[in-house]
Amino acid sequence: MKQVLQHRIDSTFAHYDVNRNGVIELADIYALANRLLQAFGEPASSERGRELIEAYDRFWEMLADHCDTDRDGRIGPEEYREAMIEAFVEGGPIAMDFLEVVQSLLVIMDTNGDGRVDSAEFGVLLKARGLAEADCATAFAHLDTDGDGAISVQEYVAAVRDYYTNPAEDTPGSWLYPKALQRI
Ligand SMILES: [Ca+2]
Ligand SMILES: [Ca+2]
Ligand SMILES: [Ca+2]
Repeated sequence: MKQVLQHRIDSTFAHYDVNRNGVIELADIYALANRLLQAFGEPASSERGRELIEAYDRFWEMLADHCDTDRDGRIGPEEYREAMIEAFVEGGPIAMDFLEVVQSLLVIMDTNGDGRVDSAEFGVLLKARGLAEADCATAFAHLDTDGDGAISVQEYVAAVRDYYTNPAEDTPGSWLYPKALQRI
């Protein structure tokens, strides 16, 4: 069981290390932001584009705060692993800055501005992460645990914790990232 979850931590590390140089840096986080902007068809200079970049800036600050223990601006796999185990596996309260980052991401995902992130809106993020179009509806159904047709901050955060702590198949967390990524 431990092996599976360590493997998931390493998988998300690989996902965040976009330029594959073995460390997560601000450049990687901007690359992820750009990927999402492209998925939205949104220029970085638009209001939503700027909000997205700002959210990813905060995401980087949060990652650096929690993971970059030697403060060299680079997060190595061991720093990342230790921080993820501390944050999600060993329990304890979820950090406020993480909740804020998820909240701002969901606000940006809510493209029609009705205060809810529905299946089509959330699918943009999942597709940008590499989920097949055909899997997005299934993923959404697993992540929307209260079945109200929208992903809430609580549902998203619970899924992240589930991803790192629950090795069972077809749990909400197992649908956060492409299955193929989890098998690398
Ligand atoms: Ca990198
Ligand atoms: Ca919406
Ligand atoms: Ca829901």
